[in-house]
Amino acid sequence: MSIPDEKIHPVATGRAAETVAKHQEPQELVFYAGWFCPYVQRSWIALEEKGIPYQYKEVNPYKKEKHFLEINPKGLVPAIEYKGKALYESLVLCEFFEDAFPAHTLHLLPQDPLERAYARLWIDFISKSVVPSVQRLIQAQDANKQREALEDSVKALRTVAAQVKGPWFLGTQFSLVDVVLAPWIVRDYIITEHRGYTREAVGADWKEYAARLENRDSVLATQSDKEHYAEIYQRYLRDEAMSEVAKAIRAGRPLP
Ligand SMILES: N[C@@H](CCC(=O)N[C@@H](CS)C(=O)NCC(=O)O)C(=O)O
Repeated sequence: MSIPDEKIHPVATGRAAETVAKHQEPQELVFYAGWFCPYVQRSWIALEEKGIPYQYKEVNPYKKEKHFLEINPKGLVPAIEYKGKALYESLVLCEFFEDAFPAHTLHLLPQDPLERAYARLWIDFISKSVVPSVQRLIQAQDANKQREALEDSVKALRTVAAQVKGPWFLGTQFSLVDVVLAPWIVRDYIITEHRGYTREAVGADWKEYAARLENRDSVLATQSDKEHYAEIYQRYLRDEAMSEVAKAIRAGRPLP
């Protein structure tokens, strides 16, 4: 029997639980998060990388509670409240952290406008090509559709791989391009176990880059135990999930 979307495991586990415990004190910035969500993990990695003080609040976005809908009318995590204002959308939040906390330990976007635009170009590619094709692969039931989605995913990832300068996407600077990719890399064991994907199929350099990225401290610190992700992905793998993302993929619409 499938687990309804509202009944997901309630809290983070493993390393992510330790990070949550360190961020319970009230702060100017409140981070509304779902431990399981790859979009949340992007913004969470950015917060950790930049050392921004934040208060972590766990939300089950499938419940669409009134208070949360006042923060994000779309009812999706991640969202934040900062100085009494609400914001949402993982990529917007990542850029906001960079703009609002420029002097914090590290820049996640280059200072040069051309290089900044180049980073955004690849973030856009990841959003429009990598994430949708991987999501289609997870939800595809029919063997032909799975083959097609696997080809699209590997092709999109090879396009990204060809641009990785090493050790990070932009070279020596760890950037938002690495941040936005990381959650899909740490979850790629799902498509390896169920859909025939391998990092080697993308390339030997990709395999090394992926291993480097999944072992970065901010990525590990925002990571829950694998068995709990697997529980959530079961519904996606049977194409029974009722999330906005799952519905958009089924209807052939762009992701929310
Ligand atoms: N475009 C959004 C997507 C966020 C998103 O889809 N979050 C999921 C969890 S991974 C969610 O809140 N789902 C609730 C729902 O679908 O009802 C972003 O980048 O922040």
